[in-house]
Amino acid sequence: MTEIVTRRGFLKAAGLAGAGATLAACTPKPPSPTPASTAMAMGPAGAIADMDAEHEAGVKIFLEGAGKDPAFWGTRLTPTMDGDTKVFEITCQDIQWEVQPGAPAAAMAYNRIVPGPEIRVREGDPVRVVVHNQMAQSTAVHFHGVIVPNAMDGVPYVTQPPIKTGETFTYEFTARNPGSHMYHSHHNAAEQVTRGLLGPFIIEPGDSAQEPAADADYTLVLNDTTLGFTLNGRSFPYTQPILANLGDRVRIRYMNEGLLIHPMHLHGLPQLVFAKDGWPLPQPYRCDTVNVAPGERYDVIVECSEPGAWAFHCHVLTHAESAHGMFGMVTALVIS
Ligand SMILES: [Cu+2]
Repeated sequence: MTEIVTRRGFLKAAGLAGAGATLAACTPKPPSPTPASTAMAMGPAGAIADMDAEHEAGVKIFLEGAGKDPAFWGTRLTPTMDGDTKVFEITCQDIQWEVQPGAPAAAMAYNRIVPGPEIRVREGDPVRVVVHNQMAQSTAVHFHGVIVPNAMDGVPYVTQPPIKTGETFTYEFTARNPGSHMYHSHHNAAEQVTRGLLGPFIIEPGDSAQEPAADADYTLVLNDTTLGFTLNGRSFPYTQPILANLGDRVRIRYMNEGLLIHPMHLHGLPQLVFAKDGWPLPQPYRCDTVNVAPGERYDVIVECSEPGAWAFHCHVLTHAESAHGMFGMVTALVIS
C-alpha cells in the first residue's frame, strides 16, 4: 500500500525540496477558474508576475495538503447483515458541500458526502439498498452498470414511482457482474447528479484470481457543471495526490458522473487499460490519456517505474487551468 509521506518527503520526491523555502514565502490563495482580467489590466509585466505567483500559490496549497485528506479517496459504507443479505442504508439530503474550503455550495448528497459512500460487495452477494429521501426534491437511484431485475432499475415512471420527500424505497438484487460500477440519481439527474447524488458501486469478482495484482486501489470520480470541475468532489488545489512507492502497481478506477468528456492524462508513465464499464477487455492496451465519457468507467494499472511527482489532469485544459493557476480536475501521482 502507499504510505503517507511528509511534506519534506513529498517535496523531495517532487524535486522541489529547494523550492520549499521560496514556496513558504507565498501567501496561500486558492486559484479561481475565472479569467485573469484584473492581472491583465496591469499590463504585460504585471500580468506575468501575478499569474506566476497565483500558479505557485495553488501548487503550494496542493503540496502542503498532500496526504492530509484521506477522506478524498472515499468512504466505504459498512453493511449490516440480514441473513446472507448485505444491507446498505442511504439517506439523500440537501447539504452544503465545499469543493474548496470556505466556499460552500448547495449540494445533494448520499450520507452527507460527495461522492456518496462507496458500496463494495462480492459477486454473488445478495444486496439490499434502503434509500431514505430527506431532500426537498423527489429522487430515485439507478445502479449504473449493475445487472439488476428490471423493477430495481431506478427509473421513475418506467420501473418505479419517484421516491418523494420523506419516503423510503428498497432496492434488492444479487450482485452478478463484477467490475467498477456506480449508483446515482435517475430523476432530474442533470441537476441531482451534478450536485452530488452519485457514488461508486464496486463488485469484486467471486474468484479473486480474476483481479489484476495491485498494491493500491484508487477511485477517481469525475464530475462537472453544477459544482464545477471536480475529482472526488474536490477542486485542485484541494484534491489529493496518489502517493506511491517505486515499483508499486497502482489501480485507478475512473468513473465519469459529469455531463462532459474528460481525457485523463498522466505524465511520465503509461496507463494499462484493462476494463471498460467493468468488463475485462479482450486485449488490454497502454496509453497516456484515457478519454472518459459521461457514464463510462475505465480500470487501469499504472506501474510506478519512474520516481517523481507526475502531473495528472484532465486534458480539456479549460477544466484544469486558467491564468489564475491550475484548478478543477488536476492531481498528481507522486512516486517516492
Ligand atoms: Cu475535463
